[in-house]
Amino acid sequence: MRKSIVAGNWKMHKNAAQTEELLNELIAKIPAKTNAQVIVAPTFVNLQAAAAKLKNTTIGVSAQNVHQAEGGAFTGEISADMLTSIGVNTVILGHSERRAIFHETDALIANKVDTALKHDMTVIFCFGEELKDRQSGNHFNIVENQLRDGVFHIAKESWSKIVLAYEPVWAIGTGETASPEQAQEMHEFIRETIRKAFGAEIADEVSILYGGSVKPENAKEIFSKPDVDGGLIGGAALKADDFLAIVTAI
Ligand code: G2H
Repeated sequence: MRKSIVAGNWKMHKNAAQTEELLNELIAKIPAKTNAQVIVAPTFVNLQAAAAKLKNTTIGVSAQNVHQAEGGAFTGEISADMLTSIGVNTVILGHSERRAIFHETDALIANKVDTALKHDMTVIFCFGEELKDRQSGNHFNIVENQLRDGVFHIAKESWSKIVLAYEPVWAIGTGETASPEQAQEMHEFIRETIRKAFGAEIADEVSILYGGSVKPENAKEIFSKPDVDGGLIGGAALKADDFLAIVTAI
């Protein structure tokens, strides 16, 4: 049975005190047992404190990015070794904001995926089409290409370390959400694409999250779809009550 996951991508929000406050609230309010594995991804500067605070809880911690190199003269960057050395073993890669604003290409993201896997990290691999692709009916092609270029080169054994996050760019932070039917249609396509390339076992086991303006009001319906295994949550992950309402919608 594949895992259900709800991950909060905090993006560039919350200073140290606010991070501590939100984590305290999540720890205090999270039910003892949840159907989904819960992960939060605070900013780099707050990761070490977050990892320490969450150590003996059911909440996991993720980075929002990692550099592809092992180390060296890369001013401002963070390595996989640095992350794992503070107990952070999950990383979000390929987010559309990294692709669009920071010009991360499919090749670079594939490189980062390799580095993360080499360090035994779990990768939450994000991808999704832009509005123009959907309007032109090219969305399935775009998604298939992003998958092929980003993760299809990895070994079969590495798939247990991959979580997929389909995030249509037109639904990110816009308040616009893909309908549950649109999400299911694409998730089914993604699983089928993986089945063709890697076989039924991997396709059935990989968790495919939906991301893009998931809120307490729409989470239940989206999560009820058979190929939607949870969500990657941005804005609604910044308030404990909203995030936990989404967590418990699974
Ligand atoms: C998509 C999502 C989290 P939001 O980026 O990755 O953000 O829920 O704010 O659309």
